Amino acid sequence: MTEQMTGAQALVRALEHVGVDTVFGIPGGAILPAYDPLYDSAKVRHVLVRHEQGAGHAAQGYAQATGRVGVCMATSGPGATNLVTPIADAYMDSVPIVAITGQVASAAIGTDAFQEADISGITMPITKHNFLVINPDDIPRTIAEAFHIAATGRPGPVLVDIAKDALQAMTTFQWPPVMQLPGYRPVTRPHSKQIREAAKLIADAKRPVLYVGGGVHKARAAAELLEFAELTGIPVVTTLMARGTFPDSHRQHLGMPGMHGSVPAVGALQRSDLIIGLGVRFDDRVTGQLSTFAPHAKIVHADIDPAEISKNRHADVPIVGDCKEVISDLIAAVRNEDRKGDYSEWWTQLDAYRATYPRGYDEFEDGSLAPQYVMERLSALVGPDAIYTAGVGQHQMWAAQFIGYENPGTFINSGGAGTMGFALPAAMGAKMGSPDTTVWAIDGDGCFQMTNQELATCTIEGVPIKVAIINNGNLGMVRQWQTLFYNQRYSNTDLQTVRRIPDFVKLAEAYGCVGLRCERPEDVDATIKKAMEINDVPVVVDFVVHQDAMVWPMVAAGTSNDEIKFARDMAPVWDSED
Ligand SMILES: Cc1ncc(C[n+]2csc(CCOP(=O)(O)OP(=O)(O)O)c2C)c(N)n1
Ligand SMILES: [Mg+2]
Repeated sequence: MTEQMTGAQALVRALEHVGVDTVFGIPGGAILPAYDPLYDSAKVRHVLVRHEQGAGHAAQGYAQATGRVGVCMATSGPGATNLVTPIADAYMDSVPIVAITGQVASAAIGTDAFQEADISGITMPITKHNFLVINPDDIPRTIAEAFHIAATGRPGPVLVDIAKDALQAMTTFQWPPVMQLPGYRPVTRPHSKQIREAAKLIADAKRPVLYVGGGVHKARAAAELLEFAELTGIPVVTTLMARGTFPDSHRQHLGMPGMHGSVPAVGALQRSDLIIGLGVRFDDRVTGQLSTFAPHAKIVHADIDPAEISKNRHADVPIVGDCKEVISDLIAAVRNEDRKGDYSEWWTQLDAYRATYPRGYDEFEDGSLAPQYVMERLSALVGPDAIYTAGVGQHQMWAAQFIGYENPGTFINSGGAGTMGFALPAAMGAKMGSPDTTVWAIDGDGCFQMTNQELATCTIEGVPIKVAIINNGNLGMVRQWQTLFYNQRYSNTDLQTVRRIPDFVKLAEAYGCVGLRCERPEDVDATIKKAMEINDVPVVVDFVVHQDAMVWPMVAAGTSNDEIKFARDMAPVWDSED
């Protein structure tokens, strides 16, 4: 199929051919030629956001809710640089998005032209790949390649920067284009020798742990994981990026590992003699001080990205492959082993941890609201079929700890980058990708003020998300560190030196949303139920909570996981044999 058209028309046609139905963006000079044919597209819906950062996070939320590539679009210079944060975020969390930016005309590149920024240079270290297109003939092939690269192997962000004159010039549109990606062949099939080796270690182990990361859901391997876990009887921990990939209600689930992980999960990893890492990075927020992490454990590490293997912790059995294939092969190999591991003593020890160190929190005597209680009630009343997004800070950790996740992909948050402002636009993107699912953004009062303008987009575009602001009046997580490590010197963390600026209920109403406020524990259920009944416009609930609530357990940054505290100055007593 060949047809004469402009580069801009070829761009829109290519987006239609790769199956794009939603693009989040804002127009401007350099990208303007592309917006003209976009206006006519019956297949691609463009969602006009209020800030490009919102477009990028919305594309991430859309991608994570659908499993497809999310798309955002911006003009050159400041439009493009406003996408840098979501691109970096998507890179850290391996989220497949394609960012399309307009660039100044090719003859002007390098002249400091109006709204020129070298966005492909700027994003080089934070994209899986990026392209600068100056020839209109290259547009369809580049789009095909960008979507292929974003979605395959270890997913990630791809930037396509297109010079304005390439958008304006005539070209011959051809589809399908022939992709030219020499050297890009992600390995998905694991090596059978490594799989057999892993199965042997599993049979020999006395204290194994399945350390499950975001890569398992990205490989759509939650069902295989469940089968593998039940076949072997090995305890499971799920990282921040993997919450929901293994059901929280399952008796083999010990919770989240890491800085704010559960005592059983952290303790299990420290005492383990075999860690089977699936789609994980041995991130510092999980390992704590690396040299003291899980000192007795052999490591089986499976990941689709060979660069992750032995990056932080040496892998005794490295497995490069897609987690769905890896786990399926592990299931077969474990079945083939005539020996079976005996983990009964291990479970006795772990059950004791669970009984001694259950999840908990302090309530306040003055009758004010504990944020953890809000999470518990959201979990009970909204349930596990909803999608939850979170900002970054204390509320994010409480959302990870106190909401029960049963389904993969139902907790969408900014793990690697820790980007404040992620929750609301990500919720918008998730809701647009999955319109029949209830979507709650659990946001901090600080985070919310970074991207709340997308409430206008939600109202106008008919995207009825629900927002729970956990309003402690503070940059709470930073304040927590000031409490613990800076002698309670609260430098620049109080957001309400003048109370109720802004008034979140009034702000919600100004954006055409319903605004609700809840300040007492006895009102929480009724408020959540009211929010659940409103489905035609976005709802924002201002949950005013006590400013002194803290996130526990905690491993202080840079210290050993052995130093975990389950409350202030309260360390677990590990068994005498440790
Ligand atoms: C863009 C950005 N700036 C700064 C930080 C550092 N930071 C991490 S958590 C946090 C406080 C967040 O406050 P809030 O949204 O109110 O959440 P809370 O911790 O109070 O629940 C800050 C400033 C960050 N993670 N991201
Ligand atoms: Mg706060």
